[in-house]
Amino acid sequence: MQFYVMTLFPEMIENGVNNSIMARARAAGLIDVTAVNIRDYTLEKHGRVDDYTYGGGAGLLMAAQPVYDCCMAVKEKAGKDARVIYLSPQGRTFTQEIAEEISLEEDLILLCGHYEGIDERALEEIVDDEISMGDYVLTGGELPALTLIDAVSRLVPGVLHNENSAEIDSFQNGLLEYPQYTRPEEWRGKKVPEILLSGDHAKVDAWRLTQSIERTKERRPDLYEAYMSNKGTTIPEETGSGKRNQFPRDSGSS
Ligand code: 4GN
Repeated sequence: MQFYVMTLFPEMIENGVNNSIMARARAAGLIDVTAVNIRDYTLEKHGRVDDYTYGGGAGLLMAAQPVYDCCMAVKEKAGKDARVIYLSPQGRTFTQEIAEEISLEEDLILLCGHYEGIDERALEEIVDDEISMGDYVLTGGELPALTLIDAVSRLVPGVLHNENSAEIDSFQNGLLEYPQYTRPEEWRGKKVPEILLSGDHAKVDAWRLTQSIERTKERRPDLYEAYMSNKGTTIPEETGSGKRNQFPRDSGSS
Protein backbone atom coordinates (compact mmCIF):
# COMPACT_ATOMS: atom_id res chain seq x y z
CA MET A 1 0.00 0.00 0.00
CA GLN A 2 1.29 3.39 -1.05
CA PHE A 3 0.71 6.50 1.11
CA TYR A 4 1.38 10.01 -0.19
CA VAL A 5 1.32 12.77 2.40
CA MET A 6 0.91 16.41 1.33
CA THR A 7 2.44 18.54 4.06
CA LEU A 8 4.46 21.66 4.88
CA PHE A 9 6.58 19.54 7.26
CA PRO A 10 7.71 16.44 5.32
CA GLU A 11 10.41 15.64 7.90
CA MET A 12 7.69 15.11 10.53
CA ILE A 13 6.21 12.37 8.35
CA GLU A 14 9.62 10.85 7.52
CA ASN A 15 10.64 10.76 11.18
CA GLY A 16 7.29 9.28 12.15
CA VAL A 17 7.46 6.28 9.82
CA ASN A 18 11.16 5.48 10.17
CA ASN A 19 10.81 3.44 13.33
CA SER A 20 9.70 0.05 14.54
CA ILE A 21 7.07 -1.89 12.60
CA MET A 22 6.38 0.80 10.00
CA ALA A 23 10.09 0.99 9.09
CA ARG A 24 10.22 -2.81 8.80
CA ALA A 25 7.08 -2.86 6.64
CA ARG A 26 8.58 -0.21 4.38
CA ALA A 27 11.87 -2.11 4.07
CA ALA A 28 9.89 -5.24 3.16
CA GLY A 29 8.02 -3.31 0.46
CA LEU A 30 4.62 -3.93 2.08
CA ILE A 31 3.90 -0.22 2.47
CA ASP A 32 5.57 2.93 1.24
CA VAL A 33 5.21 6.48 2.51
CA THR A 34 6.12 9.49 0.37
CA ALA A 35 5.99 12.93 1.96
CA VAL A 36 5.43 15.72 -0.56
CA ASN A 37 6.18 19.33 0.38
CA ILE A 38 3.26 21.58 -0.55
CA ARG A 39 5.65 24.57 -0.53
CA ASP A 40 7.44 23.14 -3.59
CA TYR A 41 4.31 23.90 -5.63
CA THR A 42 3.68 27.53 -4.76
CA LEU A 43 3.83 30.04 -7.60
CA GLU A 44 4.18 32.90 -5.11
CA LYS A 45 7.55 34.53 -5.81
CA HIS A 46 8.75 34.48 -2.20
CA GLY A 47 7.70 30.87 -1.66
CA ARG A 48 4.75 31.74 0.54
CA VAL A 49 1.85 29.32 0.87
CA ASP A 50 -0.28 31.28 3.35
CA ASP A 51 -2.30 34.49 3.23
CA TYR A 52 -4.84 36.53 5.22
CA THR A 53 -8.48 35.41 5.36
CA TYR A 54 -11.21 37.33 3.55
CA GLY A 55 -13.69 38.73 6.04
CA GLY A 56 -11.02 39.24 8.63
CA GLY A 57 -10.25 37.29 11.77
CA ALA A 58 -7.02 36.11 13.31
CA GLY A 59 -4.44 34.01 11.59
CA LEU A 60 -3.42 32.84 8.15
CA LEU A 61 -4.89 30.38 5.72
CA MET A 62 -3.17 28.02 3.27
CA ALA A 63 -3.89 29.28 -0.25
CA ALA A 64 -5.73 27.10 -2.76
CA GLN A 65 -3.13 27.17 -5.56
CA PRO A 66 -0.17 25.30 -3.99
CA VAL A 67 -2.46 22.72 -2.35
CA TYR A 68 -4.31 22.04 -5.60
CA ASP A 69 -1.19 21.91 -7.78
CA CYS A 70 0.56 19.64 -5.27
CA CYS A 71 -2.42 17.29 -5.32
CA MET A 72 -2.48 17.17 -9.14
CA ALA A 73 1.24 16.34 -9.18
CA VAL A 74 0.76 13.57 -6.60
CA LYS A 75 -2.14 12.16 -8.61
CA GLU A 76 0.15 11.88 -11.64
CA LYS A 77 2.02 9.24 -9.61
CA ALA A 78 -0.73 7.78 -7.44
CA GLY A 79 -3.39 7.63 -10.14
CA LYS A 80 -6.30 9.95 -10.86
CA ASP A 81 -8.70 7.90 -8.75
CA ALA A 82 -6.55 7.78 -5.61
CA ARG A 83 -8.62 8.76 -2.59
CA VAL A 84 -7.73 12.08 -0.94
CA ILE A 85 -8.28 12.30 2.82
CA TYR A 86 -8.07 15.62 4.69
CA LEU A 87 -7.20 15.33 8.39
CA SER A 88 -9.30 17.85 10.29
CA PRO A 89 -11.30 18.21 13.52
CA GLN A 90 -14.39 18.59 11.30
CA GLY A 91 -14.12 15.11 9.79
CA ARG A 92 -15.91 11.92 10.81
CA THR A 93 -14.21 10.35 13.80
CA PHE A 94 -11.65 7.68 12.96
CA THR A 95 -12.42 4.11 14.10
CA GLN A 96 -11.01 0.62 13.61
CA GLU A 97 -13.77 0.04 11.07
CA ILE A 98 -12.62 3.04 8.99
CA ALA A 99 -9.00 1.78 9.23
CA GLU A 100 -10.14 -1.56 7.80
CA GLU A 101 -12.03 0.06 4.97
CA ILE A 102 -9.03 2.25 4.06
CA SER A 103 -6.63 -0.73 4.23
CA LEU A 104 -8.28 -2.08 1.06
CA GLU A 105 -7.02 0.90 -0.99
CA GLU A 106 -3.91 0.58 -3.15
CA ASP A 107 -2.92 4.28 -3.13
CA LEU A 108 -3.94 6.89 -0.60
CA ILE A 109 -3.31 10.64 -0.50
CA LEU A 110 -3.36 12.39 2.89
CA LEU A 111 -3.62 16.17 3.17
CA CYS A 112 -2.23 17.93 6.25
CA GLY A 113 -3.35 21.48 6.99
CA HIS A 114 -1.66 24.17 9.09
CA TYR A 115 -2.38 27.68 10.38
CA GLU A 116 -6.15 28.31 10.43
CA GLY A 117 -6.84 25.81 7.67
CA ILE A 118 -7.04 25.64 3.88
CA ASP A 119 -9.00 27.76 1.38
CA GLU A 120 -12.38 26.03 1.05
CA ARG A 121 -12.25 26.07 -2.77
CA ALA A 122 -9.19 23.79 -2.83
CA LEU A 123 -10.88 21.41 -0.39
CA GLU A 124 -14.00 21.29 -2.57
CA GLU A 125 -11.89 20.43 -5.62
CA ILE A 126 -9.68 17.67 -4.20
CA VAL A 127 -10.96 16.16 -0.92
CA ASP A 128 -12.92 12.88 -1.05
CA ASP A 129 -13.07 12.22 2.67
CA GLU A 130 -12.48 14.22 5.86
CA ILE A 131 -11.31 12.35 8.96
CA SER A 132 -10.72 13.47 12.56
CA MET A 133 -8.72 11.67 15.23
CA GLY A 134 -10.93 13.07 17.99
CA ASP A 135 -12.48 16.22 19.42
CA TYR A 136 -9.32 18.28 19.92
CA VAL A 137 -7.33 20.75 17.84
CA LEU A 138 -3.67 20.34 16.92
CA THR A 139 -1.28 22.75 15.19
CA GLY A 140 -1.20 20.56 12.08
CA GLY A 141 -2.59 17.42 10.47
CA GLU A 142 0.73 15.52 10.50
CA LEU A 143 0.24 13.61 13.77
CA PRO A 144 -3.30 12.55 12.76
CA ALA A 145 -1.90 11.47 9.34
CA LEU A 146 0.78 9.37 11.07
CA THR A 147 -1.87 7.88 13.35
CA LEU A 148 -3.96 6.88 10.34
CA ILE A 149 -0.93 5.42 8.53
CA ASP A 150 0.01 3.39 11.61
CA ALA A 151 -3.51 2.02 12.18
CA VAL A 152 -3.97 1.13 8.50
CA SER A 153 -0.47 -0.32 7.95
CA ARG A 154 -0.85 -2.93 10.68
CA LEU A 155 -3.90 -4.28 8.82
CA VAL A 156 -1.93 -4.81 5.60
CA PRO A 157 -1.22 -8.56 5.26
CA GLY A 158 2.33 -9.41 6.33
CA VAL A 159 3.02 -6.27 8.33
CA LEU A 160 2.37 -7.88 11.73
CA HIS A 161 3.83 -11.29 10.69
CA ASN A 162 0.87 -13.16 12.23
CA GLU A 163 -1.98 -13.05 9.74
CA ASN A 164 -4.74 -14.02 12.19
CA SER A 165 -3.15 -11.87 14.83
CA ALA A 166 -4.58 -11.81 18.32
CA GLU A 167 -4.04 -8.07 18.21
CA ILE A 168 -6.33 -7.84 15.23
CA ASP A 169 -8.88 -10.28 16.60
CA SER A 170 -9.20 -8.65 19.98
CA PHE A 171 -10.42 -5.19 19.05
CA GLN A 172 -12.12 -6.81 16.07
CA ASN A 173 -14.82 -8.34 18.22
CA GLY A 174 -15.59 -4.87 19.59
CA LEU A 175 -14.14 -5.58 23.02
CA LEU A 176 -11.17 -4.13 24.88
CA GLU A 177 -8.00 -6.18 25.30
CA TYR A 178 -7.71 -8.62 28.24
CA PRO A 179 -4.82 -8.20 30.73
CA GLN A 180 -1.51 -9.80 29.69
CA TYR A 181 1.59 -10.96 31.58
CA THR A 182 5.17 -12.01 30.87
CA ARG A 183 8.00 -13.29 33.09
CA PRO A 184 8.59 -13.39 35.98
CA GLU A 185 5.73 -15.42 37.47
CA GLU A 186 5.82 -13.22 40.55
CA TRP A 187 6.80 -9.54 40.64
CA ARG A 188 6.56 -7.23 43.66
CA GLY A 189 4.40 -9.84 45.33
CA LYS A 190 1.94 -9.95 42.42
CA LYS A 191 1.37 -13.35 40.82
CA VAL A 192 0.37 -14.09 37.23
CA PRO A 193 -3.21 -15.50 37.26
CA GLU A 194 -2.92 -19.27 37.84
CA ILE A 195 -5.03 -20.23 34.81
CA LEU A 196 -2.50 -18.71 32.40
CA LEU A 197 0.12 -21.20 33.65
CA SER A 198 -2.20 -24.22 33.29
CA GLY A 199 -1.51 -24.96 29.61
CA ASP A 200 -5.25 -25.49 29.08
CA HIS A 201 -5.85 -23.36 25.97
CA ALA A 202 -9.64 -23.63 26.06
CA LYS A 203 -9.70 -22.42 29.66
CA VAL A 204 -7.24 -19.63 28.89
CA ASP A 205 -9.39 -18.46 25.95
CA ALA A 206 -12.54 -18.51 28.11
CA TRP A 207 -10.78 -16.56 30.88
CA ARG A 208 -9.50 -13.96 28.42
CA LEU A 209 -12.94 -13.47 26.88
CA THR A 210 -14.48 -13.01 30.34
CA GLN A 211 -11.77 -10.48 31.24
CA SER A 212 -12.36 -8.61 27.98
CA ILE A 213 -16.10 -8.45 28.56
CA GLU A 214 -15.76 -7.31 32.21
CA ARG A 215 -13.18 -4.69 31.31
CA THR A 216 -15.29 -3.37 28.45
CA LYS A 217 -18.40 -3.19 30.66
CA GLU A 218 -16.41 -1.27 33.28
CA ARG A 219 -14.46 1.15 31.07
CA ARG A 220 -16.46 1.48 27.86
CA PRO A 221 -20.17 0.92 28.48
CA ASP A 222 -20.87 2.18 24.94
CA LEU A 223 -18.80 -0.65 23.40
CA TYR A 224 -20.28 -3.13 25.87
CA GLU A 225 -23.85 -2.25 24.85
CA ALA A 226 -22.97 -2.64 21.17
CA TYR A 227 -21.28 -5.98 21.85
CA MET A 228 -24.24 -7.35 23.82
CA SER A 229 -26.79 -6.31 21.20
CA ASN A 230 -24.71 -7.94 18.43
CA LYS A 231 -23.98 -11.22 20.22
CA GLY A 232 -26.39 -13.26 18.12
CA THR A 233 -25.25 -11.83 14.78
CA THR A 234 -22.94 -13.64 12.39
CA ILE A 235 -19.40 -12.40 11.93
CA PRO A 236 -18.49 -12.71 8.23
CA GLU A 237 -15.84 -15.37 7.56
CA GLU A 238 -12.55 -14.63 5.83
CA THR A 239 -13.19 -15.01 2.09
CA GLY A 240 -9.76 -14.18 0.73
CA SER A 241 -11.10 -11.09 -1.00
CA GLY A 242 -13.11 -8.04 -0.11
CA LYS A 243 -13.26 -6.75 3.43
CA ARG A 244 -10.75 -8.12 5.88
CA ASN A 245 -11.42 -8.45 9.60
CA GLN A 246 -14.76 -6.75 9.53
CA PHE A 247 -15.79 -4.98 12.68
CA PRO A 248 -18.99 -6.87 13.52
CA ARG A 249 -21.09 -3.92 14.53
CA ASP A 250 -22.39 -0.75 12.97
CA SER A 251 -21.20 -1.59 9.47
CA GLY A 252 -23.87 0.53 7.81
CA SER A 253 -24.22 4.28 7.69
CA SER A 254 -25.09 6.24 10.79
C1 4GN B 1 -6.70 17.30 12.69
C2 4GN B 1 -6.00 18.44 12.32
C3 4GN B 1 -6.82 18.13 14.90
C4 4GN B 1 -7.11 17.14 13.99
C5 4GN B 1 -5.75 19.40 13.29
C6 4GN B 1 -7.88 15.95 14.42
C7 4GN B 1 -4.83 21.05 11.76
N1 4GN B 1 -6.16 19.22 14.56
N2 4GN B 1 -8.64 16.04 15.50
N3 4GN B 1 -5.12 20.57 13.05
O1 4GN B 1 -7.80 14.92 13.75
C8 4GN B 1 -6.86 23.85 11.01
C9 4GN B 1 -6.28 23.47 9.72
C10 4GN B 1 -6.57 22.77 11.97
C11 4GN B 1 -5.77 22.12 9.81
C12 4GN B 1 -6.06 21.60 11.16
